[in-house]
Amino acid sequence: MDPKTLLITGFAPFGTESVNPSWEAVKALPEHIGAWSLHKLLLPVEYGRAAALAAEAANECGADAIICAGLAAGRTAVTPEAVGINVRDAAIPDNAGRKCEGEPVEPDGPAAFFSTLPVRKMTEAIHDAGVSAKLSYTAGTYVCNDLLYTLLHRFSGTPVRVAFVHIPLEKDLPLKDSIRALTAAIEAI
Ligand code: PCA
Repeated sequence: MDPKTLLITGFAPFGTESVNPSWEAVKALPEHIGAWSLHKLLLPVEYGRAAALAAEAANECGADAIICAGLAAGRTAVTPEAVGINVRDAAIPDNAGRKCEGEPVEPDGPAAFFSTLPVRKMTEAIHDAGVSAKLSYTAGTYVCNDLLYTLLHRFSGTPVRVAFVHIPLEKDLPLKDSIRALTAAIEAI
């Protein structure tokens, strides 16, 4: 069977953190997992631009699926995200200095999209791999949600499937567990 192509992304550091474990974990993944051939991409923490770069990369590599990873400081479990919503609202600016207070991601877009990869199955697979996992119904309203919503909107009605996985800070979950979680999630799709 021909390998299928997965675009997998992580984010640059932002806010007060000097390292973003989402990219550290993505970077450490092998080139192939199960039936999937991985294309890795580091994204800037910028509204709009992160999603534009991810969509461009997905088209260039002919991705069948996209999994984006991001940091959720304060969470202690790995949390696949079930929903992306049409809101940008955060107390901190993005890395380009842009601060959003209750703006839409897409002015004419629907309120929300459900993830198009099997997030419940991914969550169970992470748990079965021995890593704390919980299905989440909020990806927040910062750049991670912006990325998830925009990709779901952009690839709506196409065969390209999209999901987002939030991972904890390294002080709350060792990096090797985040790597194992992403591997299990990929094996489950
Ligand atoms: N986490 C942020 C943006 C980048 C990241 O890794 C978020 O949850 O929106």
